[in-house]
Amino acid sequence: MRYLSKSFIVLAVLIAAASPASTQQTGPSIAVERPYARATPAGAQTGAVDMNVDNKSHAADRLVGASSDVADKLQIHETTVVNGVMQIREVAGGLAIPADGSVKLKPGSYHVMLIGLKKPLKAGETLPLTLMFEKAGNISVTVPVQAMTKSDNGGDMSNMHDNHGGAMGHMEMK
Ligand SMILES: [Cu+2]
Repeated sequence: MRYLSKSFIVLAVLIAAASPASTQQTGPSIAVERPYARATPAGAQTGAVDMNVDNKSHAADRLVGASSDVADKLQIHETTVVNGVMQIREVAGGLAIPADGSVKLKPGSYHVMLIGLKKPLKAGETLPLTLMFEKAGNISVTVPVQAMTKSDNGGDMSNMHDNHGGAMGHMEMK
């Protein structure tokens, strides 16, 4: 009986030691690097978050969704230019993150779209973002909001991207 209770205590200690891992900010295999959101003008309905998603595991994963309390809903979008016309579409089935690889979410490419902003995103503030991965599960990050200037990422693409929540497109995406 004495031996039995002793091994029970050992087991309990092992479980207690293992549990903090489940509360860490990054998942076991996915690292979310340098996330940032672009500041939005007053009255903007949408915003965009960019980041680098690094897969440290030997198995492919998939970014399947996202949530934040600053917007009604979030979608993963891809911006493409076909014959000089910008198109934005939701990435069907989630964004593939290759094994041992990374995917950059950036202007003119993939981004996490914040739809139905509850307030403007102001430079210097942060917003909470939870990313949902098929295998790595939910990863929560704090996203700094950066002022938008043309020199930040230069070129027409970034400007088009910045505007794409305005006159262009997102209302049709539901
Ligand atoms: Cu978008």
